[in-house]
Amino acid sequence: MKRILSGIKPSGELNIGGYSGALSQFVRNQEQFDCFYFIPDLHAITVYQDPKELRQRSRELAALYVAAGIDPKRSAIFLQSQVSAHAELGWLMETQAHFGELSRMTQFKDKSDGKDVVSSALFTYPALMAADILLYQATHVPVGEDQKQHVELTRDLANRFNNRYGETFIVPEPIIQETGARIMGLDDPSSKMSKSNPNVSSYILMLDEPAVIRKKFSRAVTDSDMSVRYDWENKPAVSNLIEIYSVFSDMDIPAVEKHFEGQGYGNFKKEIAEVVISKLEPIQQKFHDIVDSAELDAILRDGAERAAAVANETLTKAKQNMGFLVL
Ligand code: ATP
Ligand code: LTN
Repeated sequence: MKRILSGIKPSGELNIGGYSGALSQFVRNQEQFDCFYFIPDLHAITVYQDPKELRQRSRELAALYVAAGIDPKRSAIFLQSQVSAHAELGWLMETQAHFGELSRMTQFKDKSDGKDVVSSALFTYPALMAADILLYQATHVPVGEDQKQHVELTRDLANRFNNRYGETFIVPEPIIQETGARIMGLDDPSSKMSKSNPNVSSYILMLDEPAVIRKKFSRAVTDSDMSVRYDWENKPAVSNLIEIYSVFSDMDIPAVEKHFEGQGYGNFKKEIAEVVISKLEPIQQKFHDIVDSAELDAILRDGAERAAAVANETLTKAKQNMGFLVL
């Protein structure tokens, strides 16, 4: 059976980059995989989170998972902190990860750059991420481009563990889609669309109102060439907008180019806003219906129960193979 484990941190409001690279894939993959979708709240606290906000964002993200189309009957939806096996296997995996390989992680380098103090958990974070994936014996991990390095490290750690202690974990593969795996900021096509950017016009949030979405796209940078052509090297800003259009319209890139042939950027920007709005509106509506409901608590409780059953089994096997007494 092919199985998926993936998740999105509740460290800020979700933008359309995370939807494109991760959440939309989560929904699509339910057809062919047995899926576990979690909220990595233990990962979020590698940088300080206000407790009230963490609670609220975790809820909101879970509601967005459901609103975007993850079916809780089919896929388990749960909070990482509710399944204690994550923290426990995370520690065991830290003993397998080398200081040198953790030092090479670009996410760590980016997030620690220029900071006076960073938590030690920000550094060891990839060992916990490996534990997340390996606990479920996941065969596949759908992620955006920036997480590829972490999944590769997970593969190395799984192989290392299996070689030392005997076959314990399935070695997972990343799934990175061809289009929309790295959506860039609307203000600067050389940096990833990210909620940590202080310029709010650089990203579109999943919960942005239509008027805000229209305004942000109208301000998006383009170039002086005036043709809607996909060419990352010479036209990165326009290529980024074409990718966004493609993800939200389900049209492939050549079809998008053809659709806008001979047209300037004015109409392109207007249409892209409408395509994004029409995908987000029903998601936003469903989100508001369930975010404060008891149904959402029930979904998360049920998801955690289903997840723990699988995770605890793997944890016991790993502990046994490492030489812990299992009584
Ligand atoms: P931050 O933006 O604060 O650095 P993040 O967005 O990378 O955080 P998550 O919110 O946990 O962290 O990302 C969840 C998933 O969304 C990951 O698989 C990540 O690769 C993907 N993702 C995030 N941003 C983008 C983007 N701009 N384009 C495509 N995929 C993205
Ligand atoms: N590291 C990821 C979030 C994350 C994750 C995972 C993704 C934590 N554990 C397991 C896939 C599988 C991020 O920063 N976006």
